[in-house]
Amino acid sequence: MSSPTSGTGRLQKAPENFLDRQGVRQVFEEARHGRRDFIRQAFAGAAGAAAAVAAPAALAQSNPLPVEGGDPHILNLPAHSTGLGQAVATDGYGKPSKYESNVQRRQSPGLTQTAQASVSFAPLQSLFGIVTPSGLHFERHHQGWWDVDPSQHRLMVNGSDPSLVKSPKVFTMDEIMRLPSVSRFHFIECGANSGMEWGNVAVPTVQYSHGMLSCSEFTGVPLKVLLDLCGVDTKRGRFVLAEGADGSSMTRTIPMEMVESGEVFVAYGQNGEMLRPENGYPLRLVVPGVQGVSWVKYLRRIEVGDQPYASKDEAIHYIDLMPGGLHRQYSSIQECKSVVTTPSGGQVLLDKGYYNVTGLAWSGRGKVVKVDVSVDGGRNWRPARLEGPVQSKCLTRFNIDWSWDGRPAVIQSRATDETGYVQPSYKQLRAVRGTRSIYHNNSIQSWLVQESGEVKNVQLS
Ligand SMILES: Nc1nc2c(c(=O)[nH]1)N[C@H]1C(S)=C(S)[C@@H](COP(=O)(O)O)O[C@H]1N2
Ligand SMILES: [Mo]
Repeated sequence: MSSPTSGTGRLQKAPENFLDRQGVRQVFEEARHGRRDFIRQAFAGAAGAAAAVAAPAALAQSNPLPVEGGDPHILNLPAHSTGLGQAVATDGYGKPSKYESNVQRRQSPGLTQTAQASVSFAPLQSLFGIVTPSGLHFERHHQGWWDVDPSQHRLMVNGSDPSLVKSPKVFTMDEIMRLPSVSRFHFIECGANSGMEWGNVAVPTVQYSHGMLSCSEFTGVPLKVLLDLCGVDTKRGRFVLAEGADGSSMTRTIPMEMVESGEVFVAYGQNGEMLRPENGYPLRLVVPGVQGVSWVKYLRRIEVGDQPYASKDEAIHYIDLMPGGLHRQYSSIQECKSVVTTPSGGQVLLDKGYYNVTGLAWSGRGKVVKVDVSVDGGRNWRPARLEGPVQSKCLTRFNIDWSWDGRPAVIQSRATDETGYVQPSYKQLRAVRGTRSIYHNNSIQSWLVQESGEVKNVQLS
């Protein structure tokens, strides 16, 4: 562990690819035969191997030792300091540096049978601040994505019973975009985020354990404005059904209180430009604090009704299996949660000394008020610095100083929201929810920093 720069603390990035082409093919093959355990083993094996072989090379590359006679990179002028750079508008729409090409949203090998009904995970370990670059936003499609022509797209507002909506309307995108708009930062988290970890550790990195999470500035029109234009009877119409235009026929019930609060809006904007096709272009529903499935993409219809709809995506899917064998339904709020993104699984600490421990915290019930960080598996906690502005139902970035003494350490974060709710440990969560659920796992995450510096996903009993 010792080197001339001992005490500075250096980090090797997590390998983004755990399996080569052949490995991925094998995992898919095994999954087809229902062998899920194999995926876990392949992940674990590949992560270990990648760390072992990559360490020395990365050390030399990312942090060169001082060269005798001085560092050539500062002494000799490179071509870019002496020559002419590239012209403006070489690229009409700019791209990230070619040196960042490893930062990608990725599929978990073998998780799903078809790539159209699947998920890609955002690379949380590589992101700063709270905004997810639109091209790295996680994706969850039930039947593939489309690039829908906005001139052909329509949104209809009607009632389950004609008496509930005085003047049902069909809106064009132009009509919607003329209306008074709001712009707000919100997180979206799939209810199944961290779902693979309910029983035990399943995936090696934070990309796969927490990457069904993204945060954007969304722009659009409060749904309340549209309902008012249609003359909705909100005394009797206490629910709306949101429906998407893709083949999956996504439908979700939204309680009218949420719409009346002004928080729910139909969005066309994402991070200053139009929504990306993968995220529902040209129109999606934004339901702050609620699990991703209710954020219906390619939104084409809002129906006002007098009772919850119990559609397939709320009666069969997105329900929580409780220890007694009963299913819990309509548990749609994403409770307070946090995760350390550095150091996190798959990364390697190359030296003792200073590290900036950083991560994300969020709550579907409002603002995060506190994040505590432990480096000894939960015996002692210190409050982290929350980076402002702290916004409601939005990601909050936290940072805290840490000096690693080279001994094994278990790093955890625990968030508290403005309702006073404290993020639970696995022990606390399982005492209430059991181990056989898929959705709404908001447990404290543990990362074990081993003596070798390799960081591993672990669960403390
Ligand atoms: N029309 C439509 N809307 C949809 C879905 C879908 O498959 N079709 N998936 C839902 C689910 S389960 C989630 S988690 C979010 C994901 O949004 P994203 O792909 O923009 O990340 O969209 C929701 N809205
Ligand atoms: Mo989801």
